Amino acid sequence: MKLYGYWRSSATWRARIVLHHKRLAFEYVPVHLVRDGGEQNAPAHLARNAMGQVPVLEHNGAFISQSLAIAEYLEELHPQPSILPGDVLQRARARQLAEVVNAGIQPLQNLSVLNHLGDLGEDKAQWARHFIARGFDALEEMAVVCAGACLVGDAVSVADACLVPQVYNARRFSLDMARWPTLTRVDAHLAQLDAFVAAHADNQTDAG
Ligand SMILES: N[C@@H](CCC(=O)N[C@@H](CS)C(=O)NCC(=O)O)C(=O)O
Repeated sequence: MKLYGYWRSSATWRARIVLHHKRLAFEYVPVHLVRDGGEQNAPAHLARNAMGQVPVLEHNGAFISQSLAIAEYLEELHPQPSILPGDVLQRARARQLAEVVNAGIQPLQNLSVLNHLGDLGEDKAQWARHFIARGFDALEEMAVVCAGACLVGDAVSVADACLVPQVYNARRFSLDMARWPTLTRVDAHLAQLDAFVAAHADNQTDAG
């Protein structure tokens, strides 16, 4: 199994968390998102993912993109330890919280969006802070009712895989996490877990 990604890519980070949580062996192949106009835009990578994004999982000759599709693929191939709660409502909650990040926050502050905003003369950082804060306000309110040690109960789920990289991004954009106490508490708990340490951006071969 190969994971094409970038150390600070939040979507790649999610896939790394799931791979490490399930203790699956994989080769990490860096795709530099900035160098030479972005290696994600080179023909070699576009052949893996026509969207020109990371992550991409290569398995048995197939290329799979979209971190949540990768997470569900790994879950179906290797159901234990699971990244989805056993209870059907809690399972929906885990997917709901994951999608708040995946669809409601991350796309609005993705590299290509911020670069385009910069080209238009907009304040990229202010834009990113606005949409991360807006999404985290909602995520905090949702998490208050279902969080335990993790975002949904006490077991790691796909929602946690989405939370941690997004909190890292929020801090990069100088947002004060004190505004979201549940998210901050859960993030601190997850930060100590082996899978999350191994998956952390700063611990990747291409970090720098
Ligand atoms: N929904 C996608 C998002 C993928 C995505 O936005 N990847 C970013 C890095 S986090 C990327 O490759 N950006 C490159 C670019 O914007 O040029 C997923 O979950 O995989």
